Amino acid sequence: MRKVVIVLTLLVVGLTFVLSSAGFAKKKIVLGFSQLGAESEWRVACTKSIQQSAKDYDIDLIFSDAQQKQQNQIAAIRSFIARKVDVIGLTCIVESGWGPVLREAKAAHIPVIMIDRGCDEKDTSLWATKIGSDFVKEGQKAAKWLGDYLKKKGIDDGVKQINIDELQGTVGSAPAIDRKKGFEMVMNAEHPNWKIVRSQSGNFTDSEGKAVMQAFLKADKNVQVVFAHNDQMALGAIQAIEEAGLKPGKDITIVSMDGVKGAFVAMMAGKLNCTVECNPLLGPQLYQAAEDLMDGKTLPKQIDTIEGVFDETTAAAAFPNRQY
Ligand code: GYE
Repeated sequence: MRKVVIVLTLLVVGLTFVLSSAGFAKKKIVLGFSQLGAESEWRVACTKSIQQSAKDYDIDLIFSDAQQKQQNQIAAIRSFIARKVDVIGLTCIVESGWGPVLREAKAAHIPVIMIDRGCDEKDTSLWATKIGSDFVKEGQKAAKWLGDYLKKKGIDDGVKQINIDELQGTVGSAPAIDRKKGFEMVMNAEHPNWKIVRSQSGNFTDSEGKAVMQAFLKADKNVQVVFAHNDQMALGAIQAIEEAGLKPGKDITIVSMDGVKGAFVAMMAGKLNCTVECNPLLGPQLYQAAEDLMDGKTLPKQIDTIEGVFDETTAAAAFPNRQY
């Protein structure tokens, strides 16, 4: 009888252990993600990547679309905190104004992973890591490509003024600020005859990019270059240029950023000259980082994505392999 009791006790203890450890292994990470909106092909590809790879990583994703409003993002983060999620993912629509809500997340001991766009808070302990591109480098790459191209085509002799129209991204956003900065760094150091004659925000959308370009061309058609902070605005600008009776890609050299499929189609048609790649497929890196954090690992403050530059000469060969 005694033996039976001991065996039974051991069985119960063993079973409890197995069940609880199985339960523990199965506990899903709950991640609240605040996306800023759906303004471009790039953003849509980013959202898809985040939603699809949640399944691959077996993450419980609570997804919130802020529809281009910072206050919606802040409300979403507060709701994630109230729901006691394990990790918060955030793409900051603009750089400023995040201190209070990030401090609330920190007080609740919920780590924040910045995706794509970061913020300008001085206290870097408010987020665990930022995964995404170096936008300053992207701006530099665009200006470098442009310098080589204009020279090769005999458009720039290094003396005559080159007039540039700039289509900026969303005012106050990290990519708009940094892409401008990177481009101007190269321009000021290497091309004293280049001049940004007009510069305005097209808010990263094709419709606003088109409207701004229409206004620019109304003011003056003597422009050699359009520098657009994303492909979407460049695609809008191409329409405006055609409607003004000029040939995009020929009469005006156009360089933009992202590397979405629409840009490749425009390059293959000779209407866009170059796109600097910016990778939106950030889902896998986001969830890897979330798992690492839950495992108690410390992450580097910045995790870069690998990116290239494509132009008319390489677009057709690269097109079949483009994923966004
Ligand atoms: O270039 C643009 C999008 O933050 C890098 O946002 C991203 C930018 C991207 O709307 O197309």
